[in-house]
Amino acid sequence: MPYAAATRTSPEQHSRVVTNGRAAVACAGHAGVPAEVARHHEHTVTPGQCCSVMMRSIAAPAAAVWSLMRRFDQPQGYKRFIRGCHVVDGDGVEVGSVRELEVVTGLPAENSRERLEIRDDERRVISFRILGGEHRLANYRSVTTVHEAASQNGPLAMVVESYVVDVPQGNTVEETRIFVDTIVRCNLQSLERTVLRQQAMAAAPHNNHNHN
Ligand code: A8S
Repeated sequence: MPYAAATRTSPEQHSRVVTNGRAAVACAGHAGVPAEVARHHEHTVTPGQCCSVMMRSIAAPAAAVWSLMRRFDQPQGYKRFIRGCHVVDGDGVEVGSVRELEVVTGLPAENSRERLEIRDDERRVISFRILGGEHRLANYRSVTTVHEAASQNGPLAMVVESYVVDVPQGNTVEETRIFVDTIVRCNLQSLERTVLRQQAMAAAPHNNHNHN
């Protein structure tokens, strides 16, 4: 009876964590994520909803990753499915700010209206909620955290992104999770590419061209 009542994410769901598409690890709390950050990834899931969590390690300082992720007003800085963003309420920095996104063509979506729920620069936590738009992801809410991971081979950042969303009418929980996981995975991959390219340019500015 997985969705019989409102529940916290179960250990089974946490065990779905995927790091860089490779072997599953335990849950965020067991992957070295500090407890006060990990608690942001605990979602209340009601019947008819689906949730998941993805992780990606990036060989860069957490601060470099965070400088891209924190830009609620500029998600297209790394999210490749977004072609435009306008802040329509607030300053794009404070909680409660609302953005209107234009989505690239070829997806079952046109636009999305999203509200900034958490932005904690100190702990590197950002969260938004979907208010509406022409797409199928009702009541979507995601939390993304970045933290420094221990590494002997230079800086390493761990990015954890979890979400909860309504299962659209006519779809199963599994279909919904596959669809959203795919988008989140693509976003984390292009986040990594963007950060690594910036790091390379900073290290050798004369040997690199901006491929944006
Ligand atoms: C994010 C996460 C998601 C964005 C989804 C899941 C979306 O922007 C796209 C396709 C859709 O069908 C829904 O962090 C929506 O942006 C790319 C327009 C919301």
